[in-house]
Amino acid sequence: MTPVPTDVSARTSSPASDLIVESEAVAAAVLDSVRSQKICDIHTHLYPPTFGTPVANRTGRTDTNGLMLWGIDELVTYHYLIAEVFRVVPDSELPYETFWSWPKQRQADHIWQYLFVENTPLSEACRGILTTLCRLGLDPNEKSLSAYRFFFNRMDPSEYIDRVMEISNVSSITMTNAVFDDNERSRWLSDPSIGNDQRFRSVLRIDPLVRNYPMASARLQQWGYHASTDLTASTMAEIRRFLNDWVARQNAIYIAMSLPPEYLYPAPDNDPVAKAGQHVLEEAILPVCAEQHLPLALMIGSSLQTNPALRDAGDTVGKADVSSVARLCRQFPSNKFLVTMLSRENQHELCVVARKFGNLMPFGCWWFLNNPSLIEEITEMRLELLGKSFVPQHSDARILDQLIYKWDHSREIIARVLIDNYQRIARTGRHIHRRDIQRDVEALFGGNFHRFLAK
Ligand code: RAT
Ligand code: ZN
Repeated sequence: MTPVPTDVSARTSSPASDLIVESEAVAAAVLDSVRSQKICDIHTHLYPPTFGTPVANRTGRTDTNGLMLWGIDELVTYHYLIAEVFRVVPDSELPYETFWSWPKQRQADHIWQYLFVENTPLSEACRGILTTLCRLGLDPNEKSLSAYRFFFNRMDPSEYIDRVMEISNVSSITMTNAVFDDNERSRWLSDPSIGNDQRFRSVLRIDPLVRNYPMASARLQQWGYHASTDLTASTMAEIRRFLNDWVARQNAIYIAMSLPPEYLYPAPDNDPVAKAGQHVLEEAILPVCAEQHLPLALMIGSSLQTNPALRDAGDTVGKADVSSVARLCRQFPSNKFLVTMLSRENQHELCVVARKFGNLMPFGCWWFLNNPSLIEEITEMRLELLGKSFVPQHSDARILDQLIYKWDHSREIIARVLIDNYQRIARTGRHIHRRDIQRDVEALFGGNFHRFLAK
């Protein structure tokens, strides 16, 4: 005998009742699902308060070199906006060194004046500040930053993290923990519990090991690892010991590095530094990743310091070699690769390579690609070529409050792309169920990443 449902939820979750028929209802269901989906942000440069915060606030604790950045002065002096303000007030009028000699508040006042007061804040980075202020309940029309400063000065950093995570609906923030950065490394060494904040997860970032092994080797030796520039078996064992120690210390969920557009695997024989990086990758990094089941994240295509006078704002983009990614995936089938590429021109090829290798997970619209027009184009292309088997976005936020706008803007675009695609398949007569939409959205905003970590 068929049991009689005892409550309403049993009836509403029956397969037929969550069938969506109208095209507008499909759109509403996708929007609802994308907006309510909690996000696992898989790459940021954010930190919990245990890493110190340079922002004056009601806790009264400030740490000039603190790594947790938040609040209006940090938002407005984000390096994307520094590059933009020099388009309006060029270095012939304001020399770079004069700008850098100013305290942060004066830099922020300058940027606010020229990008927000005297000009319409049209760029994505500018609009992001407006979205953030608006979602925090602040008026984005202020002529000076003092009202905003007053608002942020009353915040407790840890409570503010909760508030930002609630507004942006982000449930987990993935850090980038650069072990070759002295400021960050010394914090990990002096406080073993520094990474215990449950809202954050760690990632071991190791660029110099592959990009500049001679420099990395000198550092490792200072730190007590016998990793000389002779790439002997014992050097490789020492590099593996170093990596294992830091994965354990940070409880890292993956290992990451950013690579230049010129990156080739295998490295050219006439480039000894690149060749050393290749050996370290093959004999130390990839074996540690495989043994510990950790993905290796490759962020490829950033050309560092094209204009060094702009400091962090001085990097640019170049096309990279996707066949090198394919060779890595083929040659190291026991490794998992999370890959994002900075050049628009690399996106199609990367999708095609991902169709060939289950150990490759494309992720995010990185840095100069984190603009609405490009997110839309790339997400559409990925859906068409890969179904839902990718990670559409990460925030790359450096300032906590940026989570609000980066995710607001991306959610809206990703939802639009999904709506188009569900409506297209609905027109064939294929049934669209609410639970299918929810399953797909969950996969895109966290599930795919978690399953890739676990595989
Ligand atoms: O997006 C950025 O802010 C860049 O400066 C980089 O940090 C880049 O995301 C990276 O991780 O290297
Ligand atoms: Zn980054």
